[in-house]
Amino acid sequence: MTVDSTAARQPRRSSGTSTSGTKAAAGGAAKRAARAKKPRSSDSEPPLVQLLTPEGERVQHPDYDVDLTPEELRGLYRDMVMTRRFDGEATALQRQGELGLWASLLGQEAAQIGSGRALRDDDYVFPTYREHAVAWCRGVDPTNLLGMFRGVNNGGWDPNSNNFHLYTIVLGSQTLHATGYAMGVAKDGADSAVIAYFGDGASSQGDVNESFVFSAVYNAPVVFFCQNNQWAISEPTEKQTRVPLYQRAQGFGFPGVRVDGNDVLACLAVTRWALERARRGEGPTLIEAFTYRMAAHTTSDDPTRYRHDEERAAWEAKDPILRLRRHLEAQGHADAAWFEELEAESEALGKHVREVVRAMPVPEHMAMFDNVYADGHALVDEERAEFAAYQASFANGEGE
Ligand SMILES: Cc1ncc(C[n+]2csc(CCOP(=O)(O)OP(=O)(O)O)c2C)c(N)n1
Ligand SMILES: [Mg+2]
Repeated sequence: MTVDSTAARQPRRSSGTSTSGTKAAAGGAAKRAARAKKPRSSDSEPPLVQLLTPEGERVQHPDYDVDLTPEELRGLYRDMVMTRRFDGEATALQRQGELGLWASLLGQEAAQIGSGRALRDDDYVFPTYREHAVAWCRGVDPTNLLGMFRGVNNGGWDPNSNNFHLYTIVLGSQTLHATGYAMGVAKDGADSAVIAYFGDGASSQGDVNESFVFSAVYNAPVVFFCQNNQWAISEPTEKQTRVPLYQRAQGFGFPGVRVDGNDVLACLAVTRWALERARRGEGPTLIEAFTYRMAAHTTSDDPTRYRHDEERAAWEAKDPILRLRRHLEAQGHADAAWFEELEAESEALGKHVREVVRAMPVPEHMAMFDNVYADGHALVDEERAEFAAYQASFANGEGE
């Protein structure tokens, strides 16, 4: 585990939009010391696409825009509130021993709802393991996301029912699946698109870089949606890249865009644009949603060991839900009663999730050996027999 201080990580950030990261890193000691005193902030970062400021002010961008009705804006807000409530409930359930593990999306609601709502039903999604709000947009029952985290199934939903693939723990591998799927879509002559979600840490994986090569040269209709939440467990993005991540796309021959990942409108606009490019046969796009993982990596992680409270506090001021609430209120698009009703609806979701999880049937112990290989395997047979003998060694013969 690397425990860099926030200040010590600052110098590389000042390399701006150019690829001069190595130059900056090779600066003199005095320069380094001066820079090290600066707090880590996004001020030195290259510009990103933003349509809604943290204060809730609607701003224009020359290349990207969305024109949404008040009802659509309220819909995006509702999505973010409901998924945050769901996520909070899942974290609580883990703390109560009802789930083995949970990977929270807290802080990343805008990136996921904005991009998720840009999709058409016939598009196909390849998520990582944190895309609970994208699942929500696809219509996957949120309680289905929890079976695997409770250890009662190996996935929890049929990927083809909602065009939302199973969660993928092996970092980056889903970008190859997405690329292959997208190449298939193109061969079928369909005009649907594919989107692959991955993190800043996963961007270092060979699989991700290979999928960039293949999708570029085969012009695959795929959007790579990288949620740069600043951390890969305890590793900061500075340990993944010397250039802003979106700039990597250029080297592979397709466009890259950095979007404010806490701005649901900007995420929607940029993802729509990238999906349309893909549909038109113009190939892949890399979207870097610049956001922040507000919670721990998973419930097994303790972020106080490697990052400072000030960093989290700075991002709290850019909260994706708060900024849309400010906008809705300022525009008179939603009144107090509407917000209260939503609060009650989200509480009801939390209660429902709790009840469903607690009632999930406990699988038969030996079932974990089923469906490993279509035609069986000698090693699995051996393991099954060994486990059966172990279970039988308990007094009641049922492992208890
Ligand atoms: C190939 C592979 N290597 C290592 C791991 C262990 N691992 C799980 S999550 C993680 C960090 C991922 O960070 P990032 O890609 O930024 O996604 P985030 O969790 O921040 O959403 C690591 C190293 C893994 N699951 N797969
Ligand atoms: Mg990350």
